[in-house]
Amino acid sequence: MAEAKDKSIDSASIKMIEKAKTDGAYTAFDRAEVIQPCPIGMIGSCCKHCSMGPCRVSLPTGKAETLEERLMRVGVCGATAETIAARNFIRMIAGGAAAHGDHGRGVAELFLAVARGEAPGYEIKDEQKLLQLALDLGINIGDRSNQEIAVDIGEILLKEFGRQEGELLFVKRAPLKRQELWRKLGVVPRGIDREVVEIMHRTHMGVDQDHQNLLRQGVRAAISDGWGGSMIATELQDVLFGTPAPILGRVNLKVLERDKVNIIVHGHEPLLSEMIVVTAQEPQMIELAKSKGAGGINIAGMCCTANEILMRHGIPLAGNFLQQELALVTGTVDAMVVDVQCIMQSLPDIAQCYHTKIITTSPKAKIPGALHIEFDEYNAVESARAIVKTAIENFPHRGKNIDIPEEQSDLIAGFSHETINYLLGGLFRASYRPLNDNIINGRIRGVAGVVGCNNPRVKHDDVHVAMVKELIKNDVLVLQTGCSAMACAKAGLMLPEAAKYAGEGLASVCEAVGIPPVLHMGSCVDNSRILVAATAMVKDGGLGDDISDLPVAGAAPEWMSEKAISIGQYFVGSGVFTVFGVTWPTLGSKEVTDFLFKDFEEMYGGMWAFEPDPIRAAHLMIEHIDKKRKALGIDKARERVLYDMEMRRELAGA
Ligand code: BF8
Ligand code: SF4
Repeated sequence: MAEAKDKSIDSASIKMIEKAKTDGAYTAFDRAEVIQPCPIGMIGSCCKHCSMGPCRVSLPTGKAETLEERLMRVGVCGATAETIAARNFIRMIAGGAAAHGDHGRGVAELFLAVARGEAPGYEIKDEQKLLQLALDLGINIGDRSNQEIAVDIGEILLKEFGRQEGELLFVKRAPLKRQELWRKLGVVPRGIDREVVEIMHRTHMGVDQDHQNLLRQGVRAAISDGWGGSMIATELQDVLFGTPAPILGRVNLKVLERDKVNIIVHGHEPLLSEMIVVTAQEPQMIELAKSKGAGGINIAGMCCTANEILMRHGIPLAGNFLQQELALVTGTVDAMVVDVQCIMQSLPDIAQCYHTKIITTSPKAKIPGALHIEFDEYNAVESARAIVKTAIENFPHRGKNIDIPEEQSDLIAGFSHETINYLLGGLFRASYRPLNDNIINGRIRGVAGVVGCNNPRVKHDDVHVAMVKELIKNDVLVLQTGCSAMACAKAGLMLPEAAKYAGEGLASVCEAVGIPPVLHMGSCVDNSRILVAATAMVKDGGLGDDISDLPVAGAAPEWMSEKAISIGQYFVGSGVFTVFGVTWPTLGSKEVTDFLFKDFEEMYGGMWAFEPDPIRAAHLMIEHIDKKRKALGIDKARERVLYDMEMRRELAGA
């Protein structure tokens, strides 16, 4: 088996991978070594949509074919490699869009309950954003109470999921040119659920068998995620829990504390974790913890739940996706409380080697071997107390086999669209003007969104960090979310001092504004913030009139989830060049891959690319950024800036 040091660049993780082995606990890092990915499924050539199959269609050899070989080129029903790859691809989009959408729906339901006064313990925290949202949705404000306005917002947005006709409301937030393009191409989403259902229908045996038509529906469903499900989640979470503002945080396993009750909140929806944060501060809970011999209660986050409560409360991040099992290996996690998405089924198994209680809380996500304490949003405080109490009562059961790695990094998070707007422009003239100006004058070459998961098929965190360092070195400002953000935070890239890794132009802007060169924008549903930021750049002027004109690019270099594919697709559909690493799921069909990588550029102005090498991938992004700069006629400005620096260096040397 490969050595732990080859599996991650994060020394805390390496230590825990080694400790796990000694403890007899096996993790995704071990399993990925023995489970080789299925070579047919990996390239999207396996169809199991009916029981005449599963059919695996083989790639053409280029040589003369026997009759048998020719017949094996298609499925029993005649479905071609193109159809099968496209169907598999858009089913991934359906899975991802459904996950984000269902999260958004959950938030909308709670929001409405809070507005109606039916969910004690929650309140509307951001009145300004509430009113802004009401204006966007054309809701009458007048002298109505916040509560009344919020009921209208909740009802309108909840209906977006089941909308049957017309256009999704937030589509109107996109640049006008983009909206017109979407209408022309027939990809404006109707309802969020409808587009997902239509994918499931069209990909059923014997329905849509035209790969281009299938992929069009994929784009439509993905747009309903980015500009629908995810955007609704972000907007309403901000109103309910507060819009993030710059905040100092800490990341990595050292945030676990030896003497305190450690509760890790893991998953995605902040509804429960917000309440656990509040409950853990209650005097009676702290007293109870003390009565069990603990010094207090320590909450830490894992995966996107971590990003949510970091952004709003500065709660420390224990780690990203591939650290969920490793956190248990410290032997100090008294409870890991999970809700939905990206939760490994192995957790209860690993917990058996330690004392940790794995607590599932959502009726949608149960795990055999875990303790289920259902979270009732209408009785949130009581639910959260029951969970916190369970963790406290488990503290005395800790074993002796404890080791908390020493590694941790500081970071600054909280870069919502509103924050960037304010930091750049000031409270009274909030705008993206300084960003656009610095792009136009060439100090900032462009902007990249680097997001997404970890994947044990590649060295943990390595691809994210290498890519982001290469981008900032080349004066590309990086926006981040999800597990990618945590990887770079651990590497120290989310502090103003990280400007030392940036090119001179970007560094000078970071120093002037007081921001790091890598900005943490939140969880994966918060990728919708990047869409809003890109639109704000367009609206501020000077950089074209559509997102596809901007010198920007996107990437998910260690992706693994269907959600990542949905996100990538809505970036591409919104006009952004997007490169993925690890593996590419349509390689079984050249036509489908070419369509996504090449034809999409002509159609959407944004296209996919696949490049597992982080440096090469970063340069694909930079080339695209430079191509856009040239089209905008601002490439010369950058040459001047660089020439000036050169001259300065020469002068300094003289
Ligand atoms: O939604 S980045 S591993 S935790 S899927 Fe999951 Fe991927 Fe992490 Fe958040 Ni996003
Ligand atoms: Fe095979 Fe066609 Fe059935 Fe798919 S739908 S399993 S390709 S017969």
